[in-house]
Amino acid sequence: MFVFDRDAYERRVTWYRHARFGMFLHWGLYAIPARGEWIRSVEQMPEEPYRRYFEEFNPVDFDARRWARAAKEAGMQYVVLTAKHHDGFCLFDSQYTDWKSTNTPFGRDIVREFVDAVRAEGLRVGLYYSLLDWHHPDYPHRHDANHPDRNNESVSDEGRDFDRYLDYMHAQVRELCTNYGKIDVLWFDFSYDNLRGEAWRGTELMHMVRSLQPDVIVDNRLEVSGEGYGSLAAGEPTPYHGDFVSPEQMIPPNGIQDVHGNDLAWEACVTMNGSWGYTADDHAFKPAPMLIRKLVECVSKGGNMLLNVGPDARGRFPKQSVEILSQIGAWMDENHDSIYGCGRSDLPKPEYGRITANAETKTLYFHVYENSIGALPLIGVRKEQIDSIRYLASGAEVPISTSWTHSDYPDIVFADLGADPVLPDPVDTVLAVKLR
Ligand code: H79
Repeated sequence: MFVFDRDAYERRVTWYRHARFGMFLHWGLYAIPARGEWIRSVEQMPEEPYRRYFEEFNPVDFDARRWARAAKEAGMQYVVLTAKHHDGFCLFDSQYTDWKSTNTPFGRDIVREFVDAVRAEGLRVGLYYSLLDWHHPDYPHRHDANHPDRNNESVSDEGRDFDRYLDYMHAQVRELCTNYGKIDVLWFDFSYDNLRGEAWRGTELMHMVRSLQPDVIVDNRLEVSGEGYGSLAAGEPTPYHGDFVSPEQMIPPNGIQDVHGNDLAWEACVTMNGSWGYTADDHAFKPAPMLIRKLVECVSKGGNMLLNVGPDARGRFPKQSVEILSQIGAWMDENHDSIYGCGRSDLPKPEYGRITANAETKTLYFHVYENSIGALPLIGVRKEQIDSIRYLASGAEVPISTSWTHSDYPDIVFADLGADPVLPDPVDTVLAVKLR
């Protein structure tokens, strides 16, 4: 019988909750056609024309250390790389397939270089592994809405042995958990229809994962797709419940709690433009200020943000991504204390921004997006609780307003922001309110 060990769970996710900000990397053969990682499915592209990208794959500018440095400089604390995406192509030297980077002209074990580089920067290592596999001959497709061959009458499911696929999938996860040192995050993607939980032989899989990587944390997608909170939230954890909930391209309105009201670890994965894999004509990048505020939103709701980059076919980050990362990094340089180790506060969300809280240092961080009246109501904080108020970026003292000891609001403390309607940082000016 499976017994959920809450203490072990809390211990496993401690670093992860503290880290709050990570980088997602979607990279593979699909960077060459540059129309996204779902290209085989969306364009109903058979294996044979796709194989051309395998024969051509040679990202001469790939430099894992450069990627890791970019993540570090943006203030990210962990990096998750697609070791295998839905196309089945492996960025690692698996002994169970020929469909891998070491067999392309490039000839290198990308996962190996990745884990070494990420660790060298002092960051945590995550590996994404697709449960779907459009390459494996035993992965079902005829009746699978996601499969590129779904409408191809010339290809049948006859002779396909799903259990053989599962042997393969388990063996590859074993390789990832054995050959690359300590793995901090395993990111499975994803369950749908009947393919969930025990259909993946989830209990056996997680038993193996935990025996090889006792401290690794795992997403909840052995049970769900990007939608759905899973069995841990439902209060009936299965052996494959996962350690964090993984909402995709959305930030949950109220964070994520289980049925008993306990906060769960969660992570919103978010693209910079509209695509995961490099997409040449997708120029719809979210501005860096918007992404900074999304990160703050996640933390204010007790969650993480995993921000995606899709490197191109030469192995370089898109220019726009580099620019966005450096702008986020500049903000994080000054304001990371309001992110790392922080989570939700008990205070209501203020109209002018958001609040993150560090329970250990008893500090509230008011993220201020606008200065409408020159004085900031610190609603919910009593004057006698306040030890100090400082601009986080400069350390400068923020006085308590005397002109706003307003008789209409006797219980509200107002911080004096001065008359300038433009705050020191128009993206997000952070006030650190240290409590006694
Ligand atoms: O790896 C990334 C995606 O490839 C994968 N999960 C993230 C982390 C994923 N995205 N969406 N889905 C899985 C669910 C399927 C969405 C689909 Fe579609 C809608 C498949 C076909 C229609 C999105 C839109 C992908 C192609 C078109």
